[in-house]
Amino acid sequence: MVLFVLLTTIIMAGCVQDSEQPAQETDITTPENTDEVTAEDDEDEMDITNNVDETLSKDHEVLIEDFKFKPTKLQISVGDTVTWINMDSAAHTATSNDEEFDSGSLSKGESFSFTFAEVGTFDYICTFHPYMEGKIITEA
Ligand SMILES: [Cu+2]
Repeated sequence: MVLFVLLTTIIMAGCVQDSEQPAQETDITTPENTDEVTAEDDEDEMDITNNVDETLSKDHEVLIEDFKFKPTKLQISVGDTVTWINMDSAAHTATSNDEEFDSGSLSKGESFSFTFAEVGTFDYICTFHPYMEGKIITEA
């Protein structure tokens, strides 16, 4: 009698394990859906990087500090923008020798931006302190 109960419980347990397996097989069909989702994500990432490449122009900063332009010499690409920021208590300017650009008087904390549209070498000074010299070099 005890043996019969043990046998029936083992058989029933076997039946339960068998009946669970079809449930696991139904899960295998779901990867089709996840493939579609990842494919859409890849397309979105490519669109974003293409947009960034088309609008690639850089901004550069030149600090006017301790009566010096930092960096004194700056190499950039045509289309890039340079912003001079006066960190000194004294007023300064960033004025190109060929009158390409002129910031006018910059008080402490004031800034001046200029976008370089031509290839060339642009030497500039501070008109208040002509010994302050800087150079912007633009390349295509
Ligand atoms: Cu100055």
